[in-house]
Amino acid sequence: MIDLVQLHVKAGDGGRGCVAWRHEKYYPNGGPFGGDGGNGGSIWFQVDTNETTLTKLRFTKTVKAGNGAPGMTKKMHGKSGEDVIVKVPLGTMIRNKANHDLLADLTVPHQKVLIAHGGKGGLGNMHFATAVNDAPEYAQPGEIGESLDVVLELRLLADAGLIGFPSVGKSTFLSVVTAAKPQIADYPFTTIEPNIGVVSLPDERSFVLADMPGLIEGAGEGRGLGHEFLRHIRRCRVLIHVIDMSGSERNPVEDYRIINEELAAYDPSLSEKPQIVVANKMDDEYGPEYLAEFRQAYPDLEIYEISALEHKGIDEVLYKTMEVIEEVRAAEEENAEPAEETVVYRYEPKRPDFTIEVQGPHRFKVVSDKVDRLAEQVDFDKEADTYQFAMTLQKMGIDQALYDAGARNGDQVIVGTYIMDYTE
Ligand SMILES: Nc1nc2c(ncn2[C@@H]2O[C@H](COP(=O)(O)OP(=O)(O)OP(=O)(O)O)[C@@H](O)[C@H]2O)c(=O)[nH]1
Ligand SMILES: [Mg+2]
Repeated sequence: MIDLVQLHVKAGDGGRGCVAWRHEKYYPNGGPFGGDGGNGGSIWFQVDTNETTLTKLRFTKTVKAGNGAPGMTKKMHGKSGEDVIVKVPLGTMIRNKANHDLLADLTVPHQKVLIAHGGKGGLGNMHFATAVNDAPEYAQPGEIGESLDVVLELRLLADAGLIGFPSVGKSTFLSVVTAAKPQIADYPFTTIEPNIGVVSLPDERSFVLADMPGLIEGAGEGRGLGHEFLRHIRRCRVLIHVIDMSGSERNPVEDYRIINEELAAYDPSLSEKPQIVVANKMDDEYGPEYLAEFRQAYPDLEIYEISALEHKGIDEVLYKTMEVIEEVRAAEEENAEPAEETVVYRYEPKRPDFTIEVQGPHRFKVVSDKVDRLAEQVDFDKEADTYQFAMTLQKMGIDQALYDAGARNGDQVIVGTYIMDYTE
């Protein structure tokens, strides 16, 4: 089951600003005329309720947004790079792989979050004319778009989850009460990923229902398909515990006990979730007998008798489920901190974006993707460009770091594919 996916996201770089001059008949050097570079495209993630798994993203290694185009003469802006919107299922959590920070928890239909900002376009030389310098030779390079590795984790978001041993009729129940068409068969583990459907009551209330793969003894320690989806049911508000009363394959009294033990073993909070106990397959001739035994074993339990196959007793279960969901929802609202639904999380790099490598007594290397990319954009034949680049390195604290690492006047500093002289 694909519920964990890793992606590299790279927002577009800003286009570089343009250095150009106005050429007019009587003004051979008629002033700076270079436009700004376009902004790089950003990367967004958005909930698409038609998606229920992350399977589609399984082979996507990298998501890239468009780069901004360079600025042009006549003060024309470069075109902005296109944004990319990655569609994900409801219940997707996005983490920064580097530090496991939660960047977004997508719990609202159509919710959209910005995960990597595109770089801003560089300003053209038209911005740099000053009283003392009316012929600025430089324009800004574009900003580098943010990039990071993210881990997507899907936690199914259903109001109610159908749980129980394999083949007790969970998928049958889902197929009867929603439009979902899960696979149904008389062998165990027919369901290997949760199916999801919407239950609409005649009074227009509705809730989201998911069936789960069957649980078996030891699921809490990872037996069967247990671990894979026990994580999902953590987010269900209510559990519908389905028990096979035909007794043909198993003993209902034992089943009920074992499943509850497995829930508790995996996560004690699962035991605290409200459970609606459903005795299924009551159409079977042994049904009443096993049910009597079951009632005796658990005298205080409220039990709903149904036959999913014959569509009997279903409505009572649905109304009860709805009622409990509403209670849980109300309690959640009471406890919830006022949540902003459209929170935009922003990735903030926390570590410095470079390191200094000492390669010899008078030789140092600046190791930095960001600087390498900046250097690619610099035209070192132009003094103004070079100056601008040097200023950027200084602003990033690289000069100081080189000094701290022992660099002195005249030492060699490797930056990208260039070798520069260090000046204090
Ligand atoms: N007699 C009878 N059989 C039923 C009833 N509900 C389901 N079944 C049968 O039980 C078998 C298993 O049904 P499923 O709905 O696939 O069971 P499940 O709990 O989803 O099983 P897994 O996905 O393997 O965990 C199928 O052959 C169904 O036709 C019922 O109310 N009465
Ligand atoms: Mg099933």
